[in-house]
Formats: sequence, structure tokens, C-alpha cells
Amino acid sequence: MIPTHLKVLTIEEKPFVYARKIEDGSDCSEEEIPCPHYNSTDDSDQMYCCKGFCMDLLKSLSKSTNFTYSLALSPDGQFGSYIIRNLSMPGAKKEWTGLIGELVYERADMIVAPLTINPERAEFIEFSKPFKYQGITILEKKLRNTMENLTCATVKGSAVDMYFRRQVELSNMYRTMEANNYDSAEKAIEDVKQGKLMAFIWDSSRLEFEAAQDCELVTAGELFGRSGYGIGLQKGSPWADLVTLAILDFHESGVMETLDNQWILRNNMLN
Ligand code: 192
Repeated sequence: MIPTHLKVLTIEEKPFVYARKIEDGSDCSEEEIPCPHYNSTDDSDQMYCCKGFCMDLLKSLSKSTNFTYSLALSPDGQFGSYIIRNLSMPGAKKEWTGLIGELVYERADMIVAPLTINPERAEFIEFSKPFKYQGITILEKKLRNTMENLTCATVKGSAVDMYFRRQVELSNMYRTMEANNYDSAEKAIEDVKQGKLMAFIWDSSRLEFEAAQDCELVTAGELFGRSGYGIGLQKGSPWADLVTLAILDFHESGVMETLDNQWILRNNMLN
């Protein structure tokens, strides 16, 4: 018998996951799922409630695949990338951060988030087939020739960061970006709005959502680094095939389309 109660992790990333902090001990609404943040560096655990495309997807997956879950937010706030320890030594090893690290070090069973499937991660964790296809694009502010700041940046420990690290011909760009990289997409978007950052390079699904909310923002250039979002599982997880089957079924039966309409298209059109 395989355990049917899973430790699921997620991360805030609109419109896939909205996380609302609870200060006064009140409950989450019916639409929301409790998603505490267990702080990895100190004891300042915080209560949050999560909703969004991925949270509805988690509810549907748990029903159709028959598992129960406890949800929590990424302990270090990252999606997950690697650092190489002892680079010049024979025993050089990749050490994973963020959500990916939690699966690799077996502290969690499943990631339900807008998590990019890429080759480096797929060597260490299992991915379901994609539940969404998208790519990378650039967020800028309109009317921007007066800006003194010409920096580009992404967020540390993300698949976008890994994309630039992987492209040998972009290594100069990677090095300059690395120095400017942010801890969160929220802060980077805020800095684009304020003219402190010229270009924020990130997932198109998020940036198109942000540009639709704020007429001062635009996405620039073509979509590149096309990829898919998948459910993350431990290597060899007995849930992998079942989760993939459920996702394929959701594509075919219109569940994904309903989630798109509810969380992505409606928001993009309302503004
Ligand atoms: N989807 O790291 C992301 C990831 C790329 C921006 C966040 O998985």
C-alpha cells in the first residue's frame, strides 16, 4: 500500500497561486486552502490561505487520484535551482534549493505550482505531463527613454535563471543579470513600475497577467524558451503515472479550459 496522505508544496505566483497572510487566527474561505509558511531559517511560522488556478487543480487531482494532502509554501521562497559544491573536486555535487530541493531531499511528496519542466530538474525529480504551455518574455514600462537605469533581471533560483545559465552564448548577459537578480517577482515588477529596473525577464503567463492589470506595463518582444508547467514528484514516485493520466483527462474533458477561463482569461480581459 502506498501512503495516500501527501505533503504538497506550492509558491505564490499569480494567477496560479494567490497567498493571503492571516494575522488574527481567522479561517480560510471555502475557495481557499490553508498553506502555512514554515520558515526554514527561524521559528517565525506564518499562516496563509491559498487560491488560484493551481489550487483548484490540486483539489481536482486529489479527488480523481484519491489522495489527501497538507499544503505548505516553499520554505525558502524559491522555485528551485542548483549550486555546485566543490566545483573543482572529483565529488562535485549539485545541491538543490527551493521547491525542487524539498522533493530531492524527501521533505515533500508533490509540488503543485507553475513549475517549469526543464532538463536539469528532470534529472532529479519526476514531472507529470504539462498542464500548461507557455514561455519566457520581457516586462517593461511604456514611455521609457528617460530612464537612467538599463538593467535586466530575473529572480534567483528560478527556471528563467537556469535558462540563461544554460545558454553558453548568453554567458555575458547571464553574468550581468546575476548581479541584479531579485528574491521575488513582486519586487522586480514593482521596480519596473517605478523605473528602477528596465526589463524583467520571467514567465509569459505571469507577465501577460501583470500587463493586463496595469496599462503602464507591456510585454516586449517575442516569446522565447518555450516550456510547460508540470506537477513535481519525487523520482520514482508511485503517483507519477496517475497524476499524468489525470492531467491528460483534464485537458480532454475541458477542466483545464474552465480553469483558464476562470483564473487567466477573465482576469486578462477584465482590465
Ligand atoms: N516557472 O522556476 C518558474 C520556475 C520560472 C519562473 C518561475 O519554475
